Amino acid sequence: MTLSGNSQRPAKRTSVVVVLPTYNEAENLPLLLPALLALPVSVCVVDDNSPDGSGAIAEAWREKDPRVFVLHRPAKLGLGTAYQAGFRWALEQGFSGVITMDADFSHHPCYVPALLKEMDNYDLVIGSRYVPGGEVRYPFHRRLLSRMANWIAHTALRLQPHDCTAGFRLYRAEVLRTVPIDTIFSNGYSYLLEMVELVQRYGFRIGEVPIIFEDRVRGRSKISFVEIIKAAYTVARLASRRARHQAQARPRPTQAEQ
Ligand SMILES: Nc1nc2c(ncn2[C@@H]2O[C@H](COP(=O)(O)OP(=O)(O)OP(=O)(O)O)[C@@H](O)[C@H]2O)c(=O)[nH]1
Ligand SMILES: [Mg+2]
Repeated sequence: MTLSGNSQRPAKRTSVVVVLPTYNEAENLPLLLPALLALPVSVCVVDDNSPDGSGAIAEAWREKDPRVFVLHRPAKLGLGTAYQAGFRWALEQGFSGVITMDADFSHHPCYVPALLKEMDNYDLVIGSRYVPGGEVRYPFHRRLLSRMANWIAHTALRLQPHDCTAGFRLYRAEVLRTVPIDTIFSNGYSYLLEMVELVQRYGFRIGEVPIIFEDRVRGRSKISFVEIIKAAYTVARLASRRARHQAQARPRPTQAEQ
């Protein structure tokens, strides 16, 4: 992985950085970057050698704006490891908060101020489709899938947030320093579920702000059937780990009780 952007610069321009994973987002980046840079945040694009030249577009922005950074990875390595690389980098740079969002305007930058506003109240703030005021503008089958994933997260994993699969989030740096992010096994969309499970297990405060989630207008979706199967597997694996922890925590019967 190569890094562009921080060698000759002061490490910290703002206290919060947006980690923006990109794979073939050349149509969106030229619109999204200026929208984000109008806000009090830095941006770290994590590009996986996108064939459409997204990495070069990010580079051009980096050259003209000191709040833009770019991590270049050699090939498509998945959304989860892109977050992971961005988190590690942001912690090294001393940012106090990290926002993650998709680069296709499904997560609109207009909600970033609402996330920032809650940073003093919560350790993880989720841009949520499923709290009052939130909404999903997705085709029916995708809405159903997302609702099912959240239903399973609530019933099998006992996760508390209304929207456990949203990728629009603000993490306080302390969360990323404390929870063992390097142990997260899943990649892609399953990563988001596993992260919520860890943050909740470590007792951090989780808050949600409503967002309206729009389907992508430009560029192509990368979610595949394989990702959906992997997410189902992650839920099963986390549920079995939860059951094991609960069994271990249960007090053993005394001899008198036996
Ligand atoms: N660096 C990197 N970014 C990725 C990878 N896969 C997806 N992304 C980015 O992650 C974000 C979410 O991907 P999308 O294709 O929009 O997936 P999605 O939002 O679930 O699917 P749609 O709703 O159909 O758009 C986008 O910014 C993608 O460019 C990857 O392997 N590496
Ligand atoms: Mg998307």
